[in-house]
Amino acid sequence: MSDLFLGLDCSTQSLTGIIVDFNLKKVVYRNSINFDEELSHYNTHNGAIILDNEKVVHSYPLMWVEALELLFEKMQNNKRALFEIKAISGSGQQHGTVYLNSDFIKTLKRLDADKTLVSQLKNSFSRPTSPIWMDSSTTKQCEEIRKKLGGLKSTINLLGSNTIERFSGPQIRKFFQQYPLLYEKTLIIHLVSSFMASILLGKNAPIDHGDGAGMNLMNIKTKQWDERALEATAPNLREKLPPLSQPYTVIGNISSFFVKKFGFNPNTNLIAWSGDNPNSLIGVGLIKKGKVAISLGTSDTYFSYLQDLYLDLKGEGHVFGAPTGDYMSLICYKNGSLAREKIKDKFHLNWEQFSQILKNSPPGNNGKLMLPYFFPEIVPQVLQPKVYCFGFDEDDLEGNVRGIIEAQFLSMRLHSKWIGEKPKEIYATGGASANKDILQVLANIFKTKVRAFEFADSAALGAALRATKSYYDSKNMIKGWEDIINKFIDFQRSIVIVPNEKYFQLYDDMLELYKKYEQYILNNRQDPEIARLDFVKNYF
Ligand code: XUL
Repeated sequence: MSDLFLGLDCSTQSLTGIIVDFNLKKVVYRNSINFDEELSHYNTHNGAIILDNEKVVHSYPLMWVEALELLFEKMQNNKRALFEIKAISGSGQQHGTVYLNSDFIKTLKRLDADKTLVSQLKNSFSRPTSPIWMDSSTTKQCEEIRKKLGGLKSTINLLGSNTIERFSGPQIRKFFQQYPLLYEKTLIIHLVSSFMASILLGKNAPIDHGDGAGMNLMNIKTKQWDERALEATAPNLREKLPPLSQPYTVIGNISSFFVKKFGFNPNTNLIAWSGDNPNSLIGVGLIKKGKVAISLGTSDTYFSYLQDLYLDLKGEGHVFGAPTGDYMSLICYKNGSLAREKIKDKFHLNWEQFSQILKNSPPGNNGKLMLPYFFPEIVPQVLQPKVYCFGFDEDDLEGNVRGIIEAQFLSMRLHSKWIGEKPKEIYATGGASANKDILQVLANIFKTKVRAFEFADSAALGAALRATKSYYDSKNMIKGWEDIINKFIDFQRSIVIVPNEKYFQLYDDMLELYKKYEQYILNNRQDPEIARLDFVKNYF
């Protein structure tokens, strides 16, 4: 009998499941349900729907439930493997909130294995859609809550982040203000992660400290719900929230519905779920200081492990709980893979052609520079999307392809300065981390070695490894993080991209230029065109 562990990842565009075998030290199964393609009746676009205007971005929690059932149906081909799974954990896109009525728990308790989850759960929602992390429609609520908490600095000190449009608290406040009666009918508000865990558990699952910190409701020091934040957000909110828990808590066993329907072992443990970024921290093996990870997915994120609490008092960055029980820092960009895709599609390229253009164009892009706000941006905050091209026009192929990649990494280098330490090595993960030409630009801009792993599903892998660790810990068969990470994260077979020193000075200068352009556009500072022409004269 093998020791198998399942990691699930309910992300923006798909639900992925992977099984790791602790004895064989490898991933033995992977499958993924793409929402747009396989559940096309929900009519999502990249897993999301736009309501009212482009700032209001939601998704369907029922779609995630349907995806879970579909994934398990596919996994059922291997009934023995499902029975041998010892523990399950999961990962959810962060911040998204799910609003449930009094039917939810009643239904979960008496789920009938002869019927589908969707048919039984469809009346459990007090709000059929969930605002997700791409929503940026709550500026008013952010201001109101921040003001009640005493302004920017005291908010950050209390919650680990400024009040942020996509975070759960401002979203809950907006729902309460727009639909007070529906808010009143809401019995429980889950995050994507705790909602999916509840379905598997058959009762309300807790929210872990990793994902809880992305709500603007959890005190970052005590890791408890913060009374002041709850009160500033909406009435009676405390009673509508599940409890908070350590990320490594064993929260119970899988519910009998999944045992009967799919052949899971009734003793399968469930471990608290967490957000995709905390899971990815483990999925790339970041349990010590000094290295950072960059995830190039629907969102691009830059994150690192923190031994001690360290805050960004300017308010662009966040601090979340890490799966180890410590902290992690994070900055998040909305213009990640969807922005790269906009350029690829605009010029009718495939990824290979995109890479070729990147490879054949000069670092520094002949002084062509882009501010790529295809969608409202989080860092820096840009609520009205617009793409700015300096030194080239919008039909310039090379200008656009290199322009977007250089802009994304220059912005990351600029806005990650608050984390302090200059990274000694960057671990790259997420879909675009398979592209070596993109990683070369990253290495050159950060002047740092970049390591990409063969297995880019770091959130699902992190969830499986968290399940592994918590299972053995709970049985007093303690396995340290190092032991688990060294077994599953193949540093030997990872790809290492070495930065090219020849471009260090060029990118230092380009960073200054990029900063000036941000200030010009966002803060009405002086047009830096003369500095740009000097840059061109110097390098091209
Ligand atoms: C992090 C964030 C995104 C989502 C995407 O703060 O908003 O990375 O977690 O899945």
